[in-house]
Amino acid sequence: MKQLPEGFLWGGATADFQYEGGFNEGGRGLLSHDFETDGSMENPRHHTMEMNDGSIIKPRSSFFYADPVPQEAKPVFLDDEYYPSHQAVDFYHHYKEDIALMAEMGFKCFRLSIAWSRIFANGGMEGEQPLEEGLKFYDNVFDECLKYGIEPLVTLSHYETPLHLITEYGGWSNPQLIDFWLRYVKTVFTRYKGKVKFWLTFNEVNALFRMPLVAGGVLTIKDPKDPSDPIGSTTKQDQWDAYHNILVANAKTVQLGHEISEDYQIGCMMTASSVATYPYNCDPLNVVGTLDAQRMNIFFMADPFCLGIVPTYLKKVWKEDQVNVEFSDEELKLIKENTVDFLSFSYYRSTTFDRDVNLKVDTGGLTCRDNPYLKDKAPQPWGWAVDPVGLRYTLNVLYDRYHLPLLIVENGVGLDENIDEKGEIHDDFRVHYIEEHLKNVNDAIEDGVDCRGYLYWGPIDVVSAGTGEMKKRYGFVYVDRFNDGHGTLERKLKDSYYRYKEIIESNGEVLLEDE
Ligand code: BGP
Repeated sequence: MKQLPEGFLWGGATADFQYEGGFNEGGRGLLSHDFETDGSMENPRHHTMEMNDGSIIKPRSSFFYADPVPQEAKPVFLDDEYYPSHQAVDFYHHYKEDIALMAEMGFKCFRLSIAWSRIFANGGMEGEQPLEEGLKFYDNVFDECLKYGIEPLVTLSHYETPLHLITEYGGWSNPQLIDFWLRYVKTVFTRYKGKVKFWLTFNEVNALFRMPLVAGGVLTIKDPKDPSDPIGSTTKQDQWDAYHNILVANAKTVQLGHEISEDYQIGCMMTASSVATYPYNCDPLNVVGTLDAQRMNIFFMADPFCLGIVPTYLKKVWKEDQVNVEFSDEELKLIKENTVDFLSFSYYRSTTFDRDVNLKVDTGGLTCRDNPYLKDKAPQPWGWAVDPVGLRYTLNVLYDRYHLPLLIVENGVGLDENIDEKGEIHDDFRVHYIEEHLKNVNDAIEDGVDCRGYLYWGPIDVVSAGTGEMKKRYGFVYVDRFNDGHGTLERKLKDSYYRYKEIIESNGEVLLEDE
């Protein structure tokens, strides 16, 4: 009987600012997301800020758009706005219940992120003491996972940087962040030795240029030097400085992790939907444009992390961007010698590249022209293209290129769901989505790819990162919580919960029996 390989890591993945809540508990410091309101496809999320004269501005956030922000603007909370990260779906107080639900489904692995500012409120300034309450919270979470034999997989930074480091230091464009970061990383690497084995450095860090604040904590709070720049509030030099510093920080993290424990497996995390960017047609310029889109959306970052090399084509890009980026010999050696142990990635959808149409982007990845060969589309208003074969293709491309173990740490579909009159939630589309994607994971493994696991995104409903909505539900478990923050937070099982449990219990056999 066909099954996935023995020891395959089945599970799910979350991120603190979308799931955890407890934003003002245990001394936790503020994160950039804490000032980000809810939103929707039509009304993008925005930050709330105050000017020196007391007037309020509401710049749109940096997922789909980013408005330039004047230097004097300071983040401020407004009573008439809703900030989803503050309570999210309250994993902070529901972790025992949620982990029990995951265990009941048969999870072997649970990916979560540590909120950096829950450990160091200001990010890890010299002399700053770690917050014991924050450290204890994650101790409790890891113990709870281990009680059920669930392996925790920890993202050290999921789309977040402590606010203090953004407003006072300019985020990752400042090389001082490397030291603050390493203080934080050393604290958690030391504290959780023996409990956590698998670590990820930065979530979807290759989205740095598309979403500088979110993916790189890069300063947005300054005068835009180039108002015509679509991401407006940061300069190209800031972004490339962040790239430089993040490459060094990543290599130092791998080095430090291996020094602290031989058992540590340190991986990177990429948004890999851009791998499955297909030329719209066989126009050679579309083929070259596709290559360029793949390079500048994933390989420019994944190559240094996985192969230890900074790609040569970047020299031309730096010239065009009129920036100065220089790695010292010592830094290049560090990057070469400290590549990651495995590559993890998110995959949501594919797109096609047509040089006559602008590439757009959101948390699902790039979009350009619709692919006429794809049968399914996730329901509106989000409507992401559904391409399970693209996952097989992505796994093969990444494995051929890096020859590293691969781990899928995000894949899933957000749907607008309601409880019916019988109190049930029938999420047939989600069941279909995961089944098709998992069959393609199996095909890729048969192709020879070393894929170690599949972690579904948002197994318990979480807040959408892109739109800030609760309405975009990913979970196998429904949470009674709505866009404006009302709701009891009660958890309720959807149909997909039972199906994913069956799939895990049979190690994929129930899916593959007809193959
Ligand atoms: C990824 C992020 C996640 C998650 C997911 C789905 O890019 O790593 O944090 O949010 O996208 O996106 P969304 O929440 O916008 O539907």
